[in-house]
Amino acid sequence: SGVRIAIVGATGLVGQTILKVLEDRHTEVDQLVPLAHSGEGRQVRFQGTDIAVKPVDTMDWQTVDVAFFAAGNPVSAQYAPLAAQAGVTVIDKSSYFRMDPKVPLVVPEVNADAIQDARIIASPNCSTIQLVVALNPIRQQYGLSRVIVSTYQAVSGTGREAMDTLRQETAAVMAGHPVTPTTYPRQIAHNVLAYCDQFGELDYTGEEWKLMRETPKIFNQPVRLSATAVRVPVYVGHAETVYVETERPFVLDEVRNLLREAPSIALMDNPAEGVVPTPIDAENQDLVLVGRLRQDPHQADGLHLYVVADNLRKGAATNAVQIMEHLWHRWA
Ligand code: 11C
Repeated sequence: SGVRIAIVGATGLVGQTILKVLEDRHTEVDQLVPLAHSGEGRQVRFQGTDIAVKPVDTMDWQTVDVAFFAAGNPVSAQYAPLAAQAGVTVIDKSSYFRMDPKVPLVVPEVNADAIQDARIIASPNCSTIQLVVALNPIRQQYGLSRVIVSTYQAVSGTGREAMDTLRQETAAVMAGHPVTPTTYPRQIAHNVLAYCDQFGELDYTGEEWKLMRETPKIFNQPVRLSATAVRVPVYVGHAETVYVETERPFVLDEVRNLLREAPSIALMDNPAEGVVPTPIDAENQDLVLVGRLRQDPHQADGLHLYVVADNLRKGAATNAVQIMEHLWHRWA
């Protein structure tokens, strides 16, 4: 028989993507309970059936095995512990529990073993997930002595409202009308913003700290990583330029082979043929696309790469569903 699932935040961008990923992966689902902070009158469609969305505060947690939380930090903080106490395995997409030492932070390709018998499992930030999937084979083979990453993040990372903002601002620009910023502090259409989040400690943004703090937790080792996170006028798909200094020498073709064989990676690295990953290539895919592999001309142990993934799928929904699949195999 199949799994009984609740999705908190089922009408949101990530919740909707979880439904799509479950359908695409033909997950055997016995029961699906869509939940929202206020569920009044809304429905979601799953495997051809419309299902009414219920308010999360009315949920009888005993009726499901797994709950995905994708409704933001306050909802996770309030309801995830209740679900866990009722015996539900919570897979949390919010950032609320990520750095809690008792809560594993999991990207199944890297550290599925960290799950052990945890009742609340955190799924990392979207830009962290694609980064660690690409870095892990390099880390295992050569070690990481330094990592510098710059991101080019799509507006869907902010939510549905930001996608509407990009559409509206683009229409305004094309019509020659002035743009009044709404979602972001500045116009995002036809522009690039060198921050994805609020500024914090040392003038790094929250998004940058997520990359810098989550990566060592997932790898279970210190990583000398610095990040710059940039918002670009793309709807779906985060891109990252990554510079790695390895502890042991590498040969570029060997790195290519490693990445080719690594789980969840598609190597798209053929500049001569114009093969370079783009967010459009990544959209609706569960793979992390890697290209632009180069050895640094000044630093023999310096490796450059470009990493692109669908931030709503591998960056959010797919990673969460893979965590569930991992547990399901264990339970079966
Ligand atoms: C963005 N990474 O693109 C963010 C969105 O901690 O899960 C996801 C925030 C998070 O703006």
